[in-house]
Amino acid sequence: MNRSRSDKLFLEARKVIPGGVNSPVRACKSVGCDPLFINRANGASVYDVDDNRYTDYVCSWGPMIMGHAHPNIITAIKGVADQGTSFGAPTRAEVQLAEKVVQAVPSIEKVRFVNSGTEATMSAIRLARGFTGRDTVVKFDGCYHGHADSFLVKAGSGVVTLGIPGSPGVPDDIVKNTVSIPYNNFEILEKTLNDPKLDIACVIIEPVAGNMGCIPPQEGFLETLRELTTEKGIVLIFDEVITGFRLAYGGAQEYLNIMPDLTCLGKIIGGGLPVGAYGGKTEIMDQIAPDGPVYQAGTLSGNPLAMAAGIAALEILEVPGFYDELNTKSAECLNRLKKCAEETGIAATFNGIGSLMTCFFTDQEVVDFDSAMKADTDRYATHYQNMLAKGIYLAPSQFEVAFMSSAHSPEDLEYLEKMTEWSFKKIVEK
Ligand code: HOZ
Repeated sequence: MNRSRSDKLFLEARKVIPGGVNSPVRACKSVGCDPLFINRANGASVYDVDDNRYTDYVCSWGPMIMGHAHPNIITAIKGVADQGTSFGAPTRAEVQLAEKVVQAVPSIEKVRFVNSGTEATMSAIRLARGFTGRDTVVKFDGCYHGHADSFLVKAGSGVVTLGIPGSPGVPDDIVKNTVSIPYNNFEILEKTLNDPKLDIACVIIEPVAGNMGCIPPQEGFLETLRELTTEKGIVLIFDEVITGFRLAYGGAQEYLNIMPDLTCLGKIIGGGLPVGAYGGKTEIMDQIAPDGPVYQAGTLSGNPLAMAAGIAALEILEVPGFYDELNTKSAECLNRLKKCAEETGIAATFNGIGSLMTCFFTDQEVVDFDSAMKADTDRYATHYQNMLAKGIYLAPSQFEVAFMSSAHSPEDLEYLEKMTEWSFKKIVEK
């Protein structure tokens, strides 16, 4: 496969952009190659600048649940672009998208739009602290909630991919208010939330972890978390930046039937444009300025292009049957890939839920950060390169998820299965 234009662009990029990329995982360091520069995409396909085609299982890290360049979304963006791209003033589209979000997500009564998932989580913990008058934030090892200072403690995604323990530049004075505990560990959860010395404002969790690979919650874990937080007056925040409008129209909270107090959204609600949002109970949301004292603002928040793309995206997703079809197709694909692992004898554990999945290169069960860390990242790198050579674009990290979209065809999935089997055999025989 000729990648000369991508290689040349990467050399140029490195001179003017740190690491040549605007988000670290994209540099592909952990899979031992240089990044592809993407030129265009359509449906389930992405094309690099050398015009190689790949079936895409990154889906822009989640937003493209309906495939790339969906005509309804593109028409909606073009339609509003003619009328101006930012006003810094309220628009009708913000109200329309907010109404849709409130209708869709069971626990959200009011919602505030921001520009990214990081902004959403950062604002949500400020709100929880303002609401409770307490300081401590509890998170889970390997969960990633964007790159705000308070969250860069045992974080997942790029931080773990690059093997960085935390980040220089984050003052100890800030992270001393963050407590990180193991995901899916009932005992430590109970002990922490019952600790009288901790002044806990909120617990933030990915209801299905998606930034240390895909790790679903164990039975009863979120229920226990909900009970304990209610009992202690602690604000429970679901970070549904990945799972929102992904597992079901109402997100993981609908799919798993557990209601948080606040929810953070991003990715899909922007239809591929930069958007984040946080929302929840009126009582809490009314603490945000201008109604309340907790300050949060943004020039481009509720941007008309992003709102239009978000409304168009949600209109596609609200069609009855969308999620049944996508989740059934994904479950079938997951089963077939599991079979490939069994038949080839490779040490691989597939985790999956809805249209999210991860193949961990370990024969152990993967239920938390420590067990995820047992995966053989060198094997993942080999598998990534094998698949890329055959035109399949996977996440360039063992600790991210593969995303399925409604645009993936039965032929795409058959090809994925065939190539996975081929790659596994090649790895085993090595
Ligand atoms: N943190 C993102 C994945 N969980 C990566 C975003 C990107 O590189 O675009």
